[in-house]
Amino acid sequence: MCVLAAAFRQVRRAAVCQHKILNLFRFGEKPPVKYGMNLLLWNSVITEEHFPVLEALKNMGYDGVELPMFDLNGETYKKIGGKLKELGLGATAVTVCTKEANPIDADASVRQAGLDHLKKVIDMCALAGATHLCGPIHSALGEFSGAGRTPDEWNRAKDVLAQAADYAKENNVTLVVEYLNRFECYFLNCAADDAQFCREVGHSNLKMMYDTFHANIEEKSITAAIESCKDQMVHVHISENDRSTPGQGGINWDETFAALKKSGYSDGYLMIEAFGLALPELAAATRIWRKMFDTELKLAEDGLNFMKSRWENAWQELHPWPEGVACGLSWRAWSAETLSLGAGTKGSVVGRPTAM
Ligand SMILES: [Mn+2]
Repeated sequence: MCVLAAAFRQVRRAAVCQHKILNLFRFGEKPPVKYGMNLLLWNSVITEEHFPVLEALKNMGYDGVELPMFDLNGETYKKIGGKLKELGLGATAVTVCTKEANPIDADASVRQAGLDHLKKVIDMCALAGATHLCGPIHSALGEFSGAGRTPDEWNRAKDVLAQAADYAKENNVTLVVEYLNRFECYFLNCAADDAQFCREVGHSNLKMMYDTFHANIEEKSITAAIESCKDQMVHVHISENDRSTPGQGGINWDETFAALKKSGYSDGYLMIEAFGLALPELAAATRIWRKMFDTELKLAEDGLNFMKSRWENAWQELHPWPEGVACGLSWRAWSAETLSLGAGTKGSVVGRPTAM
C-alpha cells in the first residue's frame, strides 16, 4: 500500500508539472482583449461625483471605461484623467455630431464646425488619456434627408474625417467610426460600408467599430458582417437588443463571440454600452421608457462576467486541446484531491478540459 501511495505521488507530481507547462503555453496564446464599461449608463456628463463608480468598476475587474464627451470642459477631463491613471483604468471616449456641426453638410461652414467639434473632443481625449474616440462621428445623429446617402456626402465625410484623423494622430488618439441602425442615421448602416469608408480614407488613425445592437437590426449575417470589416475593426460595443444587461436578451451571442474570435479581434475593448433611466434627459435621448435591470453596478457586474465567460468559451472552441492530452484524463483529474489515493474515480476520460 505504501509503495502504491508513493507511486501515485510521483504520478501526481509529474501531472502537476505538465499542467503548469501546458497552462503557460495556453495563457501565452490568449489574445489580450480588454473589458470596458461605457459610463453613459450613469450620466452623459461625468464629473468627480462619479469617482466612486470608477473605483467600483476597477474593483469588479474592468480594464477601462468609455467617457461620454458632450460637455467639453477641459478641467473636468483633466481630473478624470488623473483619477483613471491613479486607478490603473484605461479609457476610450464617445461623442456625436449635431445638425450645426455636420461633416456631410453641403455648407462648408457647417462641415468646418463639424471638424472644429471633433478637434475639440480630441483635445478632451488627450486630457483624459482616452486612446480612442468612437461614435457616429461621420454625420449628425438623428438627422435625415429623406433619402440614402449621396456620393457628395460620402466625399465630404472622407475629407472632414481625414483632417480630424491628422489632428487625432498628433494627439495619439484613434478615431473610430461607428455605424448606426437606420432609425438613428442614414449615412452608415452596416459593417461592410463602414469598413469601405475607412479603407478609402486610408488613415492610420481612422478605423471602425462594431456594435452588436445596431448589427442586430441591420445585418443579414453576423458572421459575414464581422468578416467584412475585420481589417478595420478596432473597437466593439457589447450591447443587448434592449440596451439592458448583455447576455439577458435576444442578441445571438454564440455567433457574435465566435465570429469576433475567428476574425482575430484582439488588443481592443469589449465595451458594454447599456442605457437606463438614471437621467431623464439621457433616457429620452436613448429611448429608454421602462426599468430593465436592478442597478447600474449589478448590470456592470453581470455584464462583465458574461463577456469574460463568452470570450473564454469562444477561445477554447477555436483552440481545442489535442486528443489524448493529459493522458486522457479530465481536467479535474489534475487537481490534488482527484489524483490522491482513493479519489481517482473522479477522473473521467474526455477529449479536453471543460473549465479554465
Ligand atoms: Mn454603440
